[in-house]
Amino acid sequence: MKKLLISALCAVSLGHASAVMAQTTWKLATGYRAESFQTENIFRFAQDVEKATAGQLRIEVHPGGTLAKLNDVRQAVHDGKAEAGETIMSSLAKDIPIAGADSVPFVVTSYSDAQRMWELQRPLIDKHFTQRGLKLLYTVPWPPQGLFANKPIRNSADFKGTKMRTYNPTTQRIAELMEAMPVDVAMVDVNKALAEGRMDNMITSAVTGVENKVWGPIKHYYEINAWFPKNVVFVSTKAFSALKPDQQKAVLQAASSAETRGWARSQAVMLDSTNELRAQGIKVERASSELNGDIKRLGEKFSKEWIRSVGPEANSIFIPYYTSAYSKK
Ligand code: PCA
Repeated sequence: MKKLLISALCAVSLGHASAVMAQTTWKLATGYRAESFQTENIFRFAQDVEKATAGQLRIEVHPGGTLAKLNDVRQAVHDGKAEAGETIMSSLAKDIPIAGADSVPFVVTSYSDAQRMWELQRPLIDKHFTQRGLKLLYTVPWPPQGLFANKPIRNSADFKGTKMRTYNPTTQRIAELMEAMPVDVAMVDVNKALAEGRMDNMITSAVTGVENKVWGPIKHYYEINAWFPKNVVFVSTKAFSALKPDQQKAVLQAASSAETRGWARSQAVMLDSTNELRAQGIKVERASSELNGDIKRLGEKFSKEWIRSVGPEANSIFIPYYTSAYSKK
């Protein structure tokens, strides 16, 4: 009886060991909160992958910068601290300049334009990621970027000397062009920075304002639709290549669904959060024609600088982007 019991126990533990051996776990690091619509989409992606691979590939999501801070996510994947990660694509622009194409102001002003831009940008991002040992999985845009301010902003002169929150190279340059003081604040710290008086205004999405409960210090939200920055989810080529072909296929399929779902969710979230800002007493309005004119001029200046600094790859996106827009009209 004792012998029987021992052999039964061995069988159970052996069975368990072989299941463990066959199972792969990826850590996925993101700097955004678990409740963010972007992170919720990642959780769903992870579930889809686990289901499609019958539990053979598990993706463990580490939100809120717990495994790596937003700006360190890419390095963490490079160093093998995480197999996969999510970051805002334009934060990679120092190393991959074309990654900043979706943050050039006033080029993309609708979701369908954002989609067209992504179709042109994707092959270049794919190429640069591959060269760096990364595999692109999917992107999801943030809702359009508007202007939050603690005081009315009538023209660009009203920015002079104010503390403007920045989150990527574009927002930093815009603050400089506005003669504001750029203050780098991570999204998860916006509420605290406002309470401590470290920032007066920022360009970001309505949902980011809602997530950070900016009402109180912030009184105005101008819907300037400045750009649609995208988050990008990626994995190290090493981790991806180690999967069996059918598992690779399952990951890519789940990534494609996550992209479609995320783009739709972004639009829905845009409407809900603008309503929530209103309900919380923030004045949601259009920019005055004077402010519009001023920021459009700054936007043009920024675009020229950007195209000059990026070179031919910038033209390979912008020329077809504008040509297809005109041919549609
Ligand atoms: N929210 C993020 C990036 C863009 C956005 O809408 C942020 O403010 O950091």
